[in-house]
Amino acid sequence: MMQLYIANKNYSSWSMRPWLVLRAFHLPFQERMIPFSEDLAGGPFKQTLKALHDNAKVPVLKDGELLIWDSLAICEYLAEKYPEHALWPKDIAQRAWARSVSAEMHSSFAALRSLCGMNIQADFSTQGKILWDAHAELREDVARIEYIWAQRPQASAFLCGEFSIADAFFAPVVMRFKAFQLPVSADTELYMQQVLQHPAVALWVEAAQAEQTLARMEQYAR
Ligand SMILES: N[C@@H](CCC(=O)N[C@@H](CS)C(=O)NCC(=O)O)C(=O)O
Repeated sequence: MMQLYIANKNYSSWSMRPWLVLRAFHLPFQERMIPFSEDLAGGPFKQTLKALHDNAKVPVLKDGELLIWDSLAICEYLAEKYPEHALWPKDIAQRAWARSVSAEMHSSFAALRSLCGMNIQADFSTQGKILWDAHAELREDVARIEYIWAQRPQASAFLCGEFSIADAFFAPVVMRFKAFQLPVSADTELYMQQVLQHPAVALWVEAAQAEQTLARMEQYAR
């Protein structure tokens, strides 16, 4: 059976994406949780991951002898392995759009990523207001994401109608918007609710809420 190596559900936005795809489409896999160490470079997290693969980051998918070590590559692999499921939309134009926005998410939004790290348990609303006022580049990232989400076919739909890899890629962003209470439109709120109510997302969030926090990752809580 496939094995997905992930880190803490409260923090690991990259791990969340392929995990959601596997759960949402009921694909058979075993979860291998390797919690982050307080000492990231020298602790057991890096040692375990280095023994698995020289990239030494999560997520990693192990399928027999095959290792795939990047969240987008893992999702592409799953889409190829299970063509009977619409991991990407079936329509070629929708699929091209879904791939474009997922790749954009994968490679962009540096301000949002660096200022508003994923922390599902946290209420960083006070910090969110300060960051919002101080960082035009954060406001630009959020505006671009809101524009992308507003392209979905209906207000009550996922990005391409049904849940797909594109929604899994933006699910960690929903968590960031929520924890930092960033001021978004009513339409964005609707999409966020849609994502939060997805059974796979709800399962991830429930597990994240039960995890112990790491001092190293709680810079805004201090
Ligand atoms: N581009 C990679 C990024 C992987 C990544 O940065 N993972 C983080 C966890 S969320 C990690 O393993 N960090 C440990 C480190 O940087 O040493 C992907 O999409 O999988």
